[in-house]
Amino acid sequence: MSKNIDKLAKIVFDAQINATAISQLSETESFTLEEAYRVQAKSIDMRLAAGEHRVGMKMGFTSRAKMVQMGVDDMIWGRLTNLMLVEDGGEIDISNYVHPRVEPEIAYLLKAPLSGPLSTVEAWNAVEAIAPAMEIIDSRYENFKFTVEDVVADNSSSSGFIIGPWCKPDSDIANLGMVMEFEGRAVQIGSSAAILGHPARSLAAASRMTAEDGETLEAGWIVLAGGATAAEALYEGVSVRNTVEGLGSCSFGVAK
Ligand code: 0L1
Ligand code: MG
Repeated sequence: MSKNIDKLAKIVFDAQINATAISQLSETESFTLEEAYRVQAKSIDMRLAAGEHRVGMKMGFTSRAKMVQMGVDDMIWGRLTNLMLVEDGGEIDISNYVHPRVEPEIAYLLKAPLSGPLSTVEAWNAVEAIAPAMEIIDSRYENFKFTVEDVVADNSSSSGFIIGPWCKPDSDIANLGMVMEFEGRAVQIGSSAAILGHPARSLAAASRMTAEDGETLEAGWIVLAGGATAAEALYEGVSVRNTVEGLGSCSFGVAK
């Protein structure tokens, strides 16, 4: 299979770098979830070899509704690189994406490494700061259709993220209201409680899941906790803002 891992990783890498839609890998290859993570790791290695560097990881399928929809009973995760960071208040060019969507999130900045299964309290003790955030998900698969193995191989659809002002982690984030606006109009309203009942659980899960893959979450890394609502499709000219109760907001626009 190692030859196929390399081949599949190159397909995914090319699709990500060139923003081109591809057929589902699972239509022509049979591969396990574990192999899908190897494809993801290899494709990100190709990006690092091309000059990007790792800045963190994202958690996905952190809401029960999304897990049920996909028929899975665990979360998925992906890798964040510096080129995926969109400046708060900045602008993206939609031609750099296939069919991007955006979802409101909360981000963690780590002050200590995390590795292996942990309690939420242990995970929380490694948090330097928290911020309102958004993730741009852009499945490289045609029509946003995939199996769980496909999506994991494709870096769990992650393609961009926006981080708002960092805040001290000294308040309870269990149930914070979150409002994502397009053009100043609310398009998604939710609560941080939708992220596994408490977003700190997502950080503990991030530590467990990355350790299963031989990774440590490093001090200085960003961890995206997962979407609090459904994602919204982006389009040319739209301005987007996510406001999280008590944390402030972050925003970006799509160029016309
Ligand atoms: O929650 C997530 O970030 C899952 C992303 C993968 C599924 C999708 O592209 O909708
Ligand atoms: Mg997400």
